[in-house]
Amino acid sequence: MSDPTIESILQEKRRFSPPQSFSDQAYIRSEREYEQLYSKAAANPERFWGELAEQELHWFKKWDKVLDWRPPFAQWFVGGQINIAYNCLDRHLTTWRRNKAAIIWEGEPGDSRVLTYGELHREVCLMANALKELGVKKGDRVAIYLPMIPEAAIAMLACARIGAPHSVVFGGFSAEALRDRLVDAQAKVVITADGGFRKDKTIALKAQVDLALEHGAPSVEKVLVVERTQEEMTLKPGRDVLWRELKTQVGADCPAEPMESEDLLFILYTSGSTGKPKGVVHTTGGYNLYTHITTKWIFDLKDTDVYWCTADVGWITGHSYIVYGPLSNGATAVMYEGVPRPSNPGCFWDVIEKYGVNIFYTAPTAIRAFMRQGEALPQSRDLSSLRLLGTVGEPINPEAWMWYHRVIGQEKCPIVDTWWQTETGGIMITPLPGALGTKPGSCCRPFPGIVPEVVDLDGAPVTDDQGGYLVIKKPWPSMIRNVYGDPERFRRTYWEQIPPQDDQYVYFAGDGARQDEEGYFWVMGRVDDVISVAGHRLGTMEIESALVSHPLVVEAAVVGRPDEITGEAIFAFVVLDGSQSPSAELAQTLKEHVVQEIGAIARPGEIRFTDALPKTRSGKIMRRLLRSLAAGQEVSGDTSTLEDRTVLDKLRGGA
Ligand code: 7RM
Repeated sequence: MSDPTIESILQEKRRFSPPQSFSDQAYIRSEREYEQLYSKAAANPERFWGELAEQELHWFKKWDKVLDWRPPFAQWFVGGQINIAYNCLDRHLTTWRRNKAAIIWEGEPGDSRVLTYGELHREVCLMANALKELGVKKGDRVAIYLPMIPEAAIAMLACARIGAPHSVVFGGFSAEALRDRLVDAQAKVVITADGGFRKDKTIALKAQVDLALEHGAPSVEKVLVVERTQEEMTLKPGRDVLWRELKTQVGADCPAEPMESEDLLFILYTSGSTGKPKGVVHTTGGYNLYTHITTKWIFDLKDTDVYWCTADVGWITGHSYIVYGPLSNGATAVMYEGVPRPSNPGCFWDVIEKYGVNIFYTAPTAIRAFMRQGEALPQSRDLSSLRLLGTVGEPINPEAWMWYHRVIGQEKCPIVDTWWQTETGGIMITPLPGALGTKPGSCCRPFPGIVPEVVDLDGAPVTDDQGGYLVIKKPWPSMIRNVYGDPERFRRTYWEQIPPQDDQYVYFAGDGARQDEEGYFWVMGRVDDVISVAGHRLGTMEIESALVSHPLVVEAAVVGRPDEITGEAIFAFVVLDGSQSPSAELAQTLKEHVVQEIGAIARPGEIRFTDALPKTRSGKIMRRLLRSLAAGQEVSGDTSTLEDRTVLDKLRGGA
């Protein structure tokens, strides 16, 4: 990846310093403080993490050893005993936070609920006792297949409380995807709901569970059903139990189980590029510490803040930054059941106004969708409570960053562009908002204790500003411990594609990146999203970014299409802003625009206009599907993660 074209990516020179008033009140107030922390962690990582673990968390028993690293297997806080639900709930109950709002929940139809720490604790204890009643013991896996209702967080915490690892399966997954995950984890109980609200309709969940179990998931003994939509469902006697009923039959006293630091906390499935989904394994102590401290420092989270992360709990972002990180800090977190939809395109701004949200964390795909709707909507709402913005999930193109900064942040909110993965458990590369200046499109610098590097295929570091592969060189507390039931796949996928350097194993993230002369990282996307045109390697992201920098373009996805002459040709799917309709002239203009921005080598061979792009529920463009479409092939393989199936039909029809 040393072709000159790739170095042209994002020649973004703008830089934004944190407002002084923000820095003055922040946990980490200056670049100097950041550098001191970073050096301290680098000089003695075990001491750094050990001190934080002692200061920030409650332990039933202190660890004997901070880190036991037998590459690629790590153990953190070995011998320590801890319970993450205790850290998220019980320890706040002896303070004034007992009556503080823990979760402010807004339902899609407009209903709402507020749970204080005291109330949340009670609900969690009830559900924990209900699980015990259903035969769940420490170590048994519980699947959670729920919509975005407080019971999703309650169920996770209830499992954690009794030491039953959870596997949250996103509510949009089909029966078949659910069954695969139940089988892989050998789940004993499923917690689900009758249905959930999504885009003004209800989707049946219990019926999907029934189907999944019919098709065979013999490990499942009981199904606990939460009522949300009141839609019809059938309950199988002896197997299915209503939460509303069981809740009245159990007590509210349930002490948190002391867990070994390395006990399994949860499995979260993430789709691999091929084959069946991987069960990413996270354990207790290190995950608790890392999500706690990153939430605190990166979101600069204070007791007075109202914090909102728009992710779904079925995604790692929901685990780490709706549930565990914020609650461990005693924060007030908003949880929203809805998504922006035609009937309510401004719903996010309504929620911010209604609850006075101070910290707002969302995905670039959402920001680009808002850009398309124009500024009038957010400007008609009071967003003045906002003091910090965040993004996650994809590289954010500078245009979207600037729009977010100007229209939503009203030029006063720092933006934290946070790079991380399901496998990393927590945010790895990010601005610390009071300390570091930001550059639109860059996820900035590593969190203290994190040692990323950009290397070539042999594992050798590339020089400043060259593209390469992103690796992490040192273990960190919330790192993936294994692929559930498949240590060989774990080794192969993450630790062997880039060979160890001087016997040091490095974690390979699967992303391409470059680091500029100031040490800022620019993540270019998955390395499998690279196109090779006549031997020149081009990141799809840079071409997309060039397209989106044209005023009429809101979103673009670029893929390679097999080409007899050049190997691959560039095929661009483009979403327009709505002010102009597609035309051959416009396609021509956009091709020229890319040439202007990057060079002739990046000229798209074909542009197809479309209303929408196929995305996963977490907002990632499914390029694999677009590659098939561009090549004129049938779309094959797993489409279970697709957010909106109709998009694919429209694209096939050549919209
Ligand atoms: C949290 C999450 C991980 C992949 C990762 C990247 C991409 C995420 C950013 C980003 C550029 C970012 N977990 N990614 N955040 N790329 N800048 N700030 O998304 O497991 O679902 O996905 O997402 O490619 O490898 S995930």
